[in-house]
Amino acid sequence: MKIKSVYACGALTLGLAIGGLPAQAQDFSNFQTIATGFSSPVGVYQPPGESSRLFVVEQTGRIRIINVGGTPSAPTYTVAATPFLSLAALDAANPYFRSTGGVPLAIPRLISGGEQGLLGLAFSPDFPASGKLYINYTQNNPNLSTGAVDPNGRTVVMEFTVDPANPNAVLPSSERMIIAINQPFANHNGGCIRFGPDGYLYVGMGDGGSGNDPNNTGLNPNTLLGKMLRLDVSRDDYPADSMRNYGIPADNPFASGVGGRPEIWARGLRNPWRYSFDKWNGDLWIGDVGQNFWEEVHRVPGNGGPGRNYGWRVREGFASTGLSSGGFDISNLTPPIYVYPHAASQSNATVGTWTASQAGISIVGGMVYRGNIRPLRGRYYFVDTYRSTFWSFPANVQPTPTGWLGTPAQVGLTETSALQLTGGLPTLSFVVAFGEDNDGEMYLVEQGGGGRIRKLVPAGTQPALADAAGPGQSVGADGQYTADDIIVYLNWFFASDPRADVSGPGQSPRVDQQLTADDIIVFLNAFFAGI
Ligand SMILES: [Ca+2]
Ligand SMILES: [Ca+2]
Ligand SMILES: [Ca+2]
Repeated sequence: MKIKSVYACGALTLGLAIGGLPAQAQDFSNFQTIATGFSSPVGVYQPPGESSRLFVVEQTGRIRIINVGGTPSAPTYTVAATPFLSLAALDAANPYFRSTGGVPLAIPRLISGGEQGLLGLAFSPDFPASGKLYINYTQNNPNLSTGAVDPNGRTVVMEFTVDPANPNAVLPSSERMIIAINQPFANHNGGCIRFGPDGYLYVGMGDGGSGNDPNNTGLNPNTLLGKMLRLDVSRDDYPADSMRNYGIPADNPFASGVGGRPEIWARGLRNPWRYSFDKWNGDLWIGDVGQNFWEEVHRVPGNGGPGRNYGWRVREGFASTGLSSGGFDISNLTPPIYVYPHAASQSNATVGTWTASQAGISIVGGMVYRGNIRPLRGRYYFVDTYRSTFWSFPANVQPTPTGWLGTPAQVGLTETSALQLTGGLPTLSFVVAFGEDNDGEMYLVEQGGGGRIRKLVPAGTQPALADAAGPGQSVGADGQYTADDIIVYLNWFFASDPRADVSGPGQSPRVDQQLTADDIIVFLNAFFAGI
């Protein structure tokens, strides 16, 4: 499907001043535990157009519903007893078979554990009308020719439709294969699926696994491993092929099938475990898990087009790995926009110096916060699973000509203070994913802590809405309401600066990623009320 972009305003193209947070740090937010008890959760999602349900994906094969009740200022969270989707229940309702010596044998669909399992969920952009959703899981490979068990399985993306008689359950018989990709090893399965603002499904595929990409899949345009795929799930360009049930967007780089697989949108990725689209401008932010030295962040401009080659396995971060390209094209590699090392000793002149506490092991690609806690908006937040470091930098920083953003200090990278948390950052326990609801609010998914979902909530005193500037239209609030504030606000508005988004439709207090007359009215009302 091709969905018209919802973004009313263009992306910012001019870099704003790069810098850290205000010197006088205040507390604006806190993490609230909203639910626990999930079995190895790997994601939390909200369908388009909804505010009263969240969906938690459990790696072990279920999707469970958190019902959001109460009031907007005092919400309550209740986990529904019955799963929305259970792959084990599907096995019972709609058995899955492997052929053993020609004799069909019912077996579980799912292989789970380690980096395998039910890994991703994406609701169709037209979910309120169509009831369609997509999941990514590691499926037992039927291996019909030999009957042998394949412990590596295959990655599948499956479509389901909500039960017309029950909005809190899928229809078991609706399961429909979109794509299946055999896995040569058990690790590096990617697992994230997301609809972009273009309406296409982005499927992140790891390099197939083991270490150092032994099959050299990342650079190979003829395999779907080590890639970002981009599929049109609203049609089937392969009616004679039951294993390929999708269309190819016309602007995929190999859409014609010449030079590479037409499903490919970008290549040279190692394991893009988690990625997200910026609600404001459609930029795609990818966290690509490194091998032994560097964790990578990629920012793909919303209007930047496809075809990038991120260089794995010949590059890890900015470093040359010394591994062979195998003759595949590495003439035009796109470097990451940010990296962090596995050890402080990897600091070098290119990327700056790092402390031991800044070293990591495995990046969780995060999100650009666009929610209602205004001091935190417009920054990209990400985590290292094993180190529990929580980092952010301004999402609109502009890279140097080499593509590099700068040292941690230059880029305005902050760690635990990034959220200006009341009481500081709580102890994180194996964070594996971020979640984002329709308000742009942030969630954390932790496999520790009993399988926990946390939400970032406002805390402390929020800054005055209409105190946009100080004297002479200087940056920062000054506790005064003067013409400077109005001028600065209107400049933001007409420059399509996201800071001007202070309201939603009907002058709702919830921001909506669009700049309309409602925003100006809400700002002016706040100005004259002195708030
Ligand atoms: Ca087909
Ligand atoms: Ca002011
Ligand atoms: Ca708005």
